[in-house]
Amino acid sequence: MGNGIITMDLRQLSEGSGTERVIVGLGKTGISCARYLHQQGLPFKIIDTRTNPPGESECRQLFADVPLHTGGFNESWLMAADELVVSPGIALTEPAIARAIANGARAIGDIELFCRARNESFPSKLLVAITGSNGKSTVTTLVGEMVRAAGLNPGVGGNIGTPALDLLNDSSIDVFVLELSSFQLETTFSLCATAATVLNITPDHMDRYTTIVEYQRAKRRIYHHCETAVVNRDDLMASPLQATKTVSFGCDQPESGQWGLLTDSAGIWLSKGAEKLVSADQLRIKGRHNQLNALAALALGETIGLDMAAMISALRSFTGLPHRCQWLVERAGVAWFNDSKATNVGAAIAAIEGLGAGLGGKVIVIAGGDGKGADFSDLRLVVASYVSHLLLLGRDGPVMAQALSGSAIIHECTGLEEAVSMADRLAKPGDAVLLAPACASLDMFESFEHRGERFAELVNRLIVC
Ligand code: UMA
Ligand code: ADP
Repeated sequence: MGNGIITMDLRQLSEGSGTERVIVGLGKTGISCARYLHQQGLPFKIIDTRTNPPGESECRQLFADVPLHTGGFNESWLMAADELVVSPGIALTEPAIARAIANGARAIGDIELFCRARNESFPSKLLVAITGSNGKSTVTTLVGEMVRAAGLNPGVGGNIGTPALDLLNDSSIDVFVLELSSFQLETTFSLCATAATVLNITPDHMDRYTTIVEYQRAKRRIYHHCETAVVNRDDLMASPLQATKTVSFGCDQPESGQWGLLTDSAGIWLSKGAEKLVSADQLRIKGRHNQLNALAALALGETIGLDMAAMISALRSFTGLPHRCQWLVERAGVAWFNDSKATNVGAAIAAIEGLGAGLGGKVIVIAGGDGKGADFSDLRLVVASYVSHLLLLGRDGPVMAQALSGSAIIHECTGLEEAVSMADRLAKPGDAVLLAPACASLDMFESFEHRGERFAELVNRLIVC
């Protein structure tokens, strides 16, 4: 793997039961770290600022002797720590954490623990690492499906849901396929992926980063010591800084050995060099953004040696994930789509464009929520081109209304229920109604899934009425 020096450094850092180690956060990540460190026989303490963190009862049951502090930071534990295992939901700039780091503590995350274990114990197991502002879960799932179609056992995890450390318990896994967020990458130092990609970079989490460059820097860490970087040649922001072995994907006709779209009289083809592999019409996932996702998955799969026919078969049968431009129903000539996972502006642009471009009528968009400090004016062009009515809700609905004033007819709604019944009244045959919030859901819902499920429920209720 060419990472001998790194592995040695990390072994020094990770060893020593004398190390004062504090897990910060007791959500999914924190509890997976606790289980892992406990298995390794390494001592640790746990802090969570929430009064009743989700992992508390499991923690008290499994590790009765582990010191646990909830309801705030425990400064004396933090200041005495050599190593902090920080959950992705906690920013390293959080003053109590920043003070501990300034005091000499090293801040790592669950992915770092995973990498140390993989580098040391299973360096020959392949690792595909995927990040980007949008498309991560789609590409991660698709690569997992391709691995399976090629007769191998994938371990799919990370930001997509299953904490990476939990995958280590399954010895039957042949290939790790990890979706990584910028938050996870900030605390990762020894990722030596077999194949790594930053799918794209558009602004997100601007409430956690002071500039887009800081966000970009976090994302690009995925390329550190990777064997092959799979690069989006249409997005300079997403390219690696160091010269590594690269293969590229993009919307244009690809050069030999690269991945892209080739157009002829029969339509659009996903291609490698001049070789047409599969027609875009044969994909069940729609829109230009999904063609790019498919190309990225093919490039990652080929990089780790998957069989092309198996990859194409997996691609053809992949129907996409729920809450991502998911078709719900057609009612009175109007199609309804759930894209609750469009939690940032870039994703909403892709969804509106992907849907609007092939539509006879117009798109009625339901949007709004927690904007995470985004600049909504980036939506103006696509809204002006494809959207008749914008139905806005949530904490940043008014901010969005101001930023997009004049680009479509805007209605501010009290909630999702009002937005759905208004969309039903406004839509004409040939139109589509799309939930693409461009915002996180947490101001009104438990999660993006909860928001999408509630939307589907309200839409189904219309049909019953
Ligand atoms: N929190 C506190 N105090 C604490 C610890 C956490 O208030 O002491 C809050 C955080 O601010 C956050 C929430 O609790 O609002 C959850 O944070 P967490 O770090 O405990 O999260 P986990 O339950 O461990 O879930 C994390 C990822 N969550 C985040 O990055 C916020 C999950 O991604 C991921 O699936 C899981 O690890 C397994 O790897 C979710 C996500 O929203 C889906 N990710 C962001 C995104 O996709 O945009 C990055
Ligand atoms: P992530 O895991 O990065 O949030 P998902 O695969 O879950 O990405 O897709 C979330 C949403 O982002 C989709 O519903 C769609 O609106 C948008 N999207 C998906 N792929 C892309 C892409 N390649 N470029 C831009 N937007 C995309």
